[in-house]
Amino acid sequence: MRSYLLVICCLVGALGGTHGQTAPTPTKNQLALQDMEMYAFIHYSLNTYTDQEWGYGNEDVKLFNPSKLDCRQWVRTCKNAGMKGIIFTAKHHCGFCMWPSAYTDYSVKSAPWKNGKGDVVRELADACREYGLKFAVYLSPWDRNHPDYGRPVYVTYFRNQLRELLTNYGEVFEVWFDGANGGNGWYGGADETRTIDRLSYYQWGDTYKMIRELQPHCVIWNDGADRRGDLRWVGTEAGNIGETNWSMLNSTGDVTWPMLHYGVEDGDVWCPGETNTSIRPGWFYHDSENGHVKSLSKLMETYYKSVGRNSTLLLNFPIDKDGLIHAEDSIRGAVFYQMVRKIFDHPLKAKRKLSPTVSTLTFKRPTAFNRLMVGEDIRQGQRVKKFKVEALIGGKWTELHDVISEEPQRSMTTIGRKRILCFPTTETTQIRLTVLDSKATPVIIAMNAYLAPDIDADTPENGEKLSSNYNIFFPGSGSPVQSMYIGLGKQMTVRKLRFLPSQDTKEGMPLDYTLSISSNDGRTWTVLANGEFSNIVNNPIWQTINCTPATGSLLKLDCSRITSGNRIFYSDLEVVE
Ligand code: FUL
Repeated sequence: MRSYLLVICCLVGALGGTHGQTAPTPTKNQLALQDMEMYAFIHYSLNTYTDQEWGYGNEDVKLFNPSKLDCRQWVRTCKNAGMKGIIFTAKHHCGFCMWPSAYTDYSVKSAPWKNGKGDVVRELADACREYGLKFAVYLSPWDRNHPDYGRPVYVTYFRNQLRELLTNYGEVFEVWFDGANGGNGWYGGADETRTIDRLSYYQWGDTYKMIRELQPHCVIWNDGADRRGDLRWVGTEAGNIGETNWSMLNSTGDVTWPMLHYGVEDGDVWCPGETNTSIRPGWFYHDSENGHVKSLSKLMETYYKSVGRNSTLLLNFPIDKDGLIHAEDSIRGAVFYQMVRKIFDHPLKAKRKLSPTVSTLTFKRPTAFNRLMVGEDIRQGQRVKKFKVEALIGGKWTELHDVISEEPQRSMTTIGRKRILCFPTTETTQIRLTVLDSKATPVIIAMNAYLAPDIDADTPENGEKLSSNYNIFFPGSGSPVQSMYIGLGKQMTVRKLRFLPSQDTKEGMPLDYTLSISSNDGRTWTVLANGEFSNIVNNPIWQTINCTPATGSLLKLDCSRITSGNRIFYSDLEVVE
């Protein structure tokens, strides 16, 4: 027996493996999800009618009365954009339920839409079935409307709602539990701040058990839980995952930024990254973002930096005030998928030789290519740690470099289920992939070359003015309120302040604001607006503060909560007259 074991150990060793027999591999559900590659998010709630990203929980249900709501249009749009399923915000942080939950009146049943007889979740689930897309739900654990949020009894309410969603609408492929948790809110009129311990409050263990029983094919996405779900957040909402991207995490301990973004090479559970981003700057619809739908080249870049880096892509389409996906978004989505198909449905013809360490593609005559797709058999785990790609040009092997790499030291490290490399257009007779390092014998099962057309570089967003002509001054103070003075240089009638948070650091991000104006150099002040900068940390996009027009020459932005440090950081500002 002992010598038999020894032989096995030697064999594993000879194959280069440090990867014992317990190497994590995907479950059937995870594999099915990873094979979907792209699926859509749909954000729709009262926020759509209040021009907010996060509702406070006291928004009037009467606002929900779309004139043209058509879930079949949403599904057709997503399908045309190459999405294989849809995850719907059944309840966002404001607590408003898009289905007639038996456990609250803060739902479509109290809204004028269809005289309170409507159910958006039902209409969407039915439409998905009709068009052959999978259906899934986002249910926000944080509920800024519910009077009991923060108390144990709320967790029962949350589970009751989840049970409704998992039993009444057919098969659900994923449940999405947002990591934003606790904070200020309406809470049934208490109008206060409530904090919870994100690791213990929701008792996820019991909730997971219920999900597994009710929906055995469903995967769990959970950011901020005491136990691992089936998928992980990638640490940013900008639409990219690390070039080094392991599909593993540690089953215990905290999951910090590098683990989210790059995975954990020696992690003991399979937990692949899901890259979530919106086709517009915000997650919800805002008229002001109509000129800012992502360009084709930006969407292609997002595809390469998610699907092309061993991740799935969860692309958000907001619903507009009429209850439809806006034409700009639906056209852009379709054009994007046409481009994906134009490139990847047509691999260049070549003779393929796949081997664990050196795989080649050989062309009969010199052939131009600029994309290379390679893949490992992840059913056996993820193994490749480092590789290089060379092309035979004029009889000489030349190493190629990924032109969209942001971190050269991480470029050409992991492969995983699918890796797409973007090279300059290169004419060659042979392409060679060499695995330089791996956790165990690599199992390369795909290697294809493609020729993508040139796409125009990103055009600057319509009308965006990216330079500031104001005198900015930070007084610095010992108080918790951090202020920023904006000298306008002349008397102006201010209607809006637009604020672009720092694009380089999460330090000094303002979480709330009071905007005031002075016409006499700061001797007297008039408050113009106050509120919160919702979701600014994860999605640091332009923030707009609307105010009743007022005239002055100096603005003051007071922030009582900033992420860290003792100064507000920003990348740009614009005062709109
Ligand atoms: C975030 C939320 O706070 C946003 O509003 C949005 O739903 C996004 C997908 O997740 O954490």
